[in-house]
Amino acid sequence: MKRRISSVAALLLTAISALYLGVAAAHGTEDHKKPTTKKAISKDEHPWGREGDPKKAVRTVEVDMSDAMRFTPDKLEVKQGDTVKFVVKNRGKVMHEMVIGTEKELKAHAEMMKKHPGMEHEEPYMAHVSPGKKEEIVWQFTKPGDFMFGCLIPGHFEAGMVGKITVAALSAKPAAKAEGHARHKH
Ligand SMILES: [Cu+2]
Repeated sequence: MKRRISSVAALLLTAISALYLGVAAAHGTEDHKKPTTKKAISKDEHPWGREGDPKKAVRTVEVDMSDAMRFTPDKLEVKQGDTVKFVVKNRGKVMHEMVIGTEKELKAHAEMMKKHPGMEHEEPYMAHVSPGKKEEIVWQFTKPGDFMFGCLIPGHFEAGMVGKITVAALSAKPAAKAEGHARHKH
């Protein structure tokens, strides 16, 4: 219980700092009309990866969301280190969202959303999409393992609006070495 509270607090804190970052970025650049598109790429490392640089995306995955409470596709395989651009479309008539995380994190988050349905926050690993619209998530899968994505609109997660992402570990040593060197900062 204590852990959940602290993770909720951490979520709130990141949401608040993201807000400040957004404001700072909006005022530091030329465009005041679209503050959300000018946010700096977050360096926060999560158990399921980190925000990706759109320029480094190795693939684009279109994800459809429907009022049947399903994602299409609902399974995805990626390689560790890959940056994926998700184009998340809402084909339904009600609000849907795609949130990427670990199964544990998403379940805790879904519970929280049930208790506080009006709560809103923005994170680079989520996209809230109005009916008929599309939004993007750019995410880098830095750790291998089984992850999940889900719609956390109250009731949707429980109705099965979830999907699976499998991240395959980098095994080839030479490739890992080359990549490590390329990313090394002097
Ligand atoms: Cu939904």
